[in-house]
Amino acid sequence: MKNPTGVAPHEALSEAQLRAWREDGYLVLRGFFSPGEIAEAGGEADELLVRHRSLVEVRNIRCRFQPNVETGDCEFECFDPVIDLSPACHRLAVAADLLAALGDLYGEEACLFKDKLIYKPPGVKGYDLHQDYISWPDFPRSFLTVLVPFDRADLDNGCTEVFPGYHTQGLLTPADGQFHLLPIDRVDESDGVPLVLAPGDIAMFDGFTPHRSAPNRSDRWRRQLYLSYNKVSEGGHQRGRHYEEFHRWLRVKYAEYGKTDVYYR
Ligand SMILES: O=C(O)CCC(=O)C(=O)O
Repeated sequence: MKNPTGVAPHEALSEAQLRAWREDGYLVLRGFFSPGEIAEAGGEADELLVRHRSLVEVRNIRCRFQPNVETGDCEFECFDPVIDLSPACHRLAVAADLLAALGDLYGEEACLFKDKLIYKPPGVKGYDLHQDYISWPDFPRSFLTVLVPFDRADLDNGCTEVFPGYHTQGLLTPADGQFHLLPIDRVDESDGVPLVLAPGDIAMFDGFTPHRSAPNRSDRWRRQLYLSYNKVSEGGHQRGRHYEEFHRWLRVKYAEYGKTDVYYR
C-alpha cells in the first residue's frame, strides 16, 4: 500500500535508537552481522597480510604505521582504503541492512565515503582524542563512521572510546583545514564510553563525536573495519573524489617531514 503520509517509514531502527543517536552521537547495534559474514571478512583480513604483503611498505600511503608501546618498533596497523583489496569487506560496506539502518539515521540515502581496516596488533599504540570531521571545503558535515569488529574489542586490546553528547557542539578545534587533536580538558574524561564489541556487533558514531583509543595491552589483535558515510544530499557518491583529495593532502603532509618518495598502490 502506498504510504499515505508521503514520509518514508523507518526500516531498521526504532524511535528510541534514533533519539539515542541524536542525543549521544553514537549507537551500538548488537548481533547485526552474522557469524559467517564476520568470519569471512576476518579470514580475508588475515589473507591480505600474506597475499598483499608487498603493499605493506612505509612509502605506500595506503598503509598506516604506529609505534609498538612495548618494543618501540614502528608496526603496520592499517589499510586505508581496503574494500578494493577485500571483496568481503566491500560486501559489509554496502550490505542492504546496514544501508537501511544508516538511511534511518540520515533520513535519506547513505553513500560510502571511506573505508579502512585497522589491525591493531598486540602492543600497538592507539589514537589520541580527536573528531573525524576536517574542515576541507567539501568535507561532508554528515560524515559518520561504522565500526565492524572482527575480534572482540575491549579495554584490554584498546577498544574505541566515544564521548557522548559533544557532537552537538560541532567542530571543537580550529576550522583551518588541518587535522587537530582535541585537548583532553575539552571533554569530561568520566563521560567516556568504551565501545566493547563482539564480532557481529556494530557501533556508529558521528563525525563530530570526540573519540580515542588506548594501546593494545593484550596478547590479542583488535581487527576492526571503519566504514564512513555521508548523506546523499551532501555531495552524493564521492568516495573516489575523497581519496584523490586525501592522497593530495597526505603527500603535502609527508613532504613537510621531508618524505617525498611516497606512492599509492
Ligand atoms: O583505532 C581506533 O580505535 C580509533 C581510530 C581512529 O580514531 C581513526 O582512525 O580516526
